[in-house]
Amino acid sequence: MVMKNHTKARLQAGETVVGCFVRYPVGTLAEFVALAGWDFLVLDAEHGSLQPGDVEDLSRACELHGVTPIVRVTTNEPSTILRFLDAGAHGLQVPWVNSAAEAEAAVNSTKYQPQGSRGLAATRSARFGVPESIGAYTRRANAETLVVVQVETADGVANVDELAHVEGVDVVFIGPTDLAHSLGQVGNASHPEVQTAMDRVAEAVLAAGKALGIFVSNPTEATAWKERGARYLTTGVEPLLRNSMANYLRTVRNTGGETE
Ligand code: 3PY
Ligand code: MG
Repeated sequence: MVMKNHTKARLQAGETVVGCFVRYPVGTLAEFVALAGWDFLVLDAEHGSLQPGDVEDLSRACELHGVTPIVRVTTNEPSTILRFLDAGAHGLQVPWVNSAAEAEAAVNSTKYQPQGSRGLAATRSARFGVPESIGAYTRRANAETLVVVQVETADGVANVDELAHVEGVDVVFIGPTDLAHSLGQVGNASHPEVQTAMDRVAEAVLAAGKALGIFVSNPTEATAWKERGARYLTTGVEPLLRNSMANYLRTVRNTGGETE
């Protein structure tokens, strides 16, 4: 981790942060997106093809422009988390966290002693051990690395009170697509049953004093979730491009008098 984690600092100060998922292994794309001025990018290895080496390049692109690189890993396994964090991400986002024990496992994999048991080596994340001792690095990494756990199943919702209280978890993040799927409302996150489950998560997370996060597809959803208490608002390259392409084509075709 090369720089101060501004996203974590802003969350700790009670502020709202705004980020974007990038799931393609192209450093130039990450750099282009980072230049828009996001607080953070989530480098998505869960639903993207990113390998630890890609996360290394994309993290560099973020760091160039003062944007916090956070990696969404494939699984909640110590050996997987280790490789993605060693590449230099400043935060970890873990999908499908269904219980307090799973949230504790994520924290344990992220933190060095005494808070956890992450494997230690002089990797990129430790700046290869060049400018500071390994001990100084572990203290800084424990303080600076952001931990985000995703609640996106019926089990996760059922266990959200305990899960949200786990020490070391900074953000509890709602995954609307998987949550709707888990509740039998495939592709319909606006269904009242899904919305009630989201309210349940929001209530538990805010009561635990943690930051609430969510994936949003457009500015209207982002604004609505800000009002519902979310402070870690994350969209993605795809919804942004999808919305923008559709608007462009609609406007240009109508202006040009072309038929659809
Ligand atoms: C979901 O909606 O399931 C997510 O994981 C969003 O990132
Ligand atoms: Mg999901």
